Amino acid sequence: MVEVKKWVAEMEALCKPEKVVWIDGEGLDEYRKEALKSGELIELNNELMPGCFLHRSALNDVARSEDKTFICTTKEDDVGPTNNWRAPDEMYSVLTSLFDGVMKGRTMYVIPFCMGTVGSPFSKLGVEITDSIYVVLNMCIMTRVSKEVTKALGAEFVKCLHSTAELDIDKRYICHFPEDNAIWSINSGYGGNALLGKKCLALRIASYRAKEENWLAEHMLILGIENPAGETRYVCAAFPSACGKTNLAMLIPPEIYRQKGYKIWCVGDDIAWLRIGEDGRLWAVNPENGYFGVVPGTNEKTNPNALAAISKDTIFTNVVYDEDKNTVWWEGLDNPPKNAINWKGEKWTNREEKGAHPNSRFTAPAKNCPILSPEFENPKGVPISAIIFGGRRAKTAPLVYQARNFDHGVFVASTMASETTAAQTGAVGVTRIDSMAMKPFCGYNMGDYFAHWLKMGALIGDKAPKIFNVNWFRTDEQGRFIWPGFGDNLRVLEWILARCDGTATAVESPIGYMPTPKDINIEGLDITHTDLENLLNVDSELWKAEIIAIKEYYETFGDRLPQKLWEELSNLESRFS
Ligand code: OXD
Ligand code: MN
Repeated sequence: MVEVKKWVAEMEALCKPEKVVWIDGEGLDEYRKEALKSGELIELNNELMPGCFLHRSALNDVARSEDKTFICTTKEDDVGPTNNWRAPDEMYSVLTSLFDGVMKGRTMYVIPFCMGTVGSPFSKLGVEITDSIYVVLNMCIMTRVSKEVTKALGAEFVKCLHSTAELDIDKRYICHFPEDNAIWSINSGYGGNALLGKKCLALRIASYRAKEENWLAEHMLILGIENPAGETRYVCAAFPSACGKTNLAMLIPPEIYRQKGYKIWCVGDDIAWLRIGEDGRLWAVNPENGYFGVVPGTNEKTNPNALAAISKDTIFTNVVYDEDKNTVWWEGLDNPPKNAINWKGEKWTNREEKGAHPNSRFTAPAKNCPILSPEFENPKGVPISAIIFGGRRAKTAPLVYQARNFDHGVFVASTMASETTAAQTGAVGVTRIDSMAMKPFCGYNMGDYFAHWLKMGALIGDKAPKIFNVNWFRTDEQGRFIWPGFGDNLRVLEWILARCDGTATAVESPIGYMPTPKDINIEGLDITHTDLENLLNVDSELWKAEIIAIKEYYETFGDRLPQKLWEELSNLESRFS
């Protein structure tokens, strides 16, 4: 605690707030009231949505700002071509002048928090300093904040400094100093830029540490699948932002599976920390304590569990406000409200325009999820049978395939591509390679990151999870999705688990092992075997173009790219010739 107090005093001297308030997760009503007074929050209908609030962000502050995110290490080469780099001294000097006096007349909130269960040797402690009540309230949902956490604080903690400042986009910086265990973020209040326990600590700083300590910090959901015999097996899945991780993590089995007795348990929807357990298998924990999910599209059909989770004690950001009911609404729900205010805070009259921002979010406590896994708090986590990677691809990637072995799986994951979404600023729908869905989140050179994955595979040996790739987003000639997705994705998971058990058949293809149409259970689905054939089709012309794009991407890593991955690429090329 001495170290924490010393650091907080230094930051107080720099930011010059009017007062300093320590947060321990209790008495939050006082801060909510202040936020209601300032207009930062709107209290929603307490009967229909108890404990729920609406927040509207600044118009320029609605997504992660990847171009304003920096990794600051002594050597530029250590961050690699997928990150923005600045020398630590140079960046500290820019930031110090921006933070100088930034909290004059404001309150400085100090939030000790824990990523992972308190007391677990795998958890990480942090302290976030912020001048935003919205950040305080979100952090108290997304992370563990309690008296116990404050008591546990010692010399080792991640120093997280945040200010919304003037929300000036030209002076926005989200900076990571992995050599100092520090994160400084200014001029944004958006989740991924401002809730520093999430992307900044649990992925960028944690991935850096994980490389040194032989574990993995990944952009993955964790899901338990209980079969009719009552056995639960766990999988992790990495998809880029806004590609359906929350929906998969909370899926409801199709009717025929429910009748048989299948159940799903949600351990996490966004981040997994994976370690080799005493038994030699890979074990995963979710370091978060809540969900920061995309709202539009969430409904009774796509994700009833998320809908239940956000029915109380939730903060909504940038959705539509229903003036008559004092509730919220978003695209994907029925019955748009008659009298409404859009996410920008204007009367929603032009109904051709979306009312909720496409990246509008909910922040809800994990315990609200009706299918939260009983293992959620287990400090050891859950053993992982399969790791699934996937993206949003209209063509090219088939519904599912299995990597030939772990190293080939690392190759598959390093080359996965996806169409960009509204979760980051910039154009939507542009295909980019997003290795392991970690391109925006890996805190060091991704060439070294691939080598680290290969090393982890070697360390785990034959107890390593099997690796798969999925694509729920393939479209037909009319641009319609062919695969129904959502709950029906369990049909694909069933094949994946059967492959892990060695009980499902597969055929070899140039890209890996694939099911034949008869291997995927489509009973009760409005889909034909011809549709499945299309979904599983591997178009060699598209793949040849893919190989060229992969080559160009790999070249950007120079000699940091492991030779093994060049070999895998050349093997793939020869399988197509
Ligand atoms: C998120 C993201 O908020 O990936 O989880 O952007
Ligand atoms: Mn995410």
